[in-house]
Amino acid sequence: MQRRHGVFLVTLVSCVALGASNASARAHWRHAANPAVGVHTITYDQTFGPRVKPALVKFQDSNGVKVGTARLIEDTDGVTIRLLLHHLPPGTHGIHLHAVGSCVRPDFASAGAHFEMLHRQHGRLNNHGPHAGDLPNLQVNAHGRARKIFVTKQVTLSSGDHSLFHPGGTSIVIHAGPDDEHTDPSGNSGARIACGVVER
Ligand SMILES: [Cu+2]
Repeated sequence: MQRRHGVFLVTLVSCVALGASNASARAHWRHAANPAVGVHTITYDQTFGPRVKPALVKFQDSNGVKVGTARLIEDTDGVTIRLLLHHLPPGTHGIHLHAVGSCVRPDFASAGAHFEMLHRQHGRLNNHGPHAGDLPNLQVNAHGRARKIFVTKQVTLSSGDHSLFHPGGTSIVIHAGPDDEHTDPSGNSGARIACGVVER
């Protein structure tokens, strides 16, 4: 009997501790692998604790054609960027968070340089990098579609220097070519072919 009480107590303490950690987390996620499509499905559970408000990016190409969206959400793992894109050239494309929340066609120069507050250089393979806004390359399939999830701890949707909602805002830019992940300042990834402002 004594032993049973002990087990019960341990279980109770574990549950209380788990509840407390969930309540203190900014958000709670359920990750479910879906091997059929090779991506993770992520479900946001709004019943848990205070959270950072999600963000949305609506992409357009240089002709003004809508080419998809990114949904950004933040939890203790960082900022998750879920991309659903279409009508893009097949192949490998550099994609980055840029420092200005402006996407003026056709060249999207208004989006500015890569988002970076610590004066680091571009690229995960660069000893002096990476930029806060650097992301892995994006693969667009033969049908011009891409479905991809990136998680980054380099930025936040809340306040502070690395906030994507700093004065002037930020954007996500897709480039014509692959990012070599080491050449400063933009990985030789070529022209900017699509852009969307990070918004709420
Ligand atoms: Cu870029």
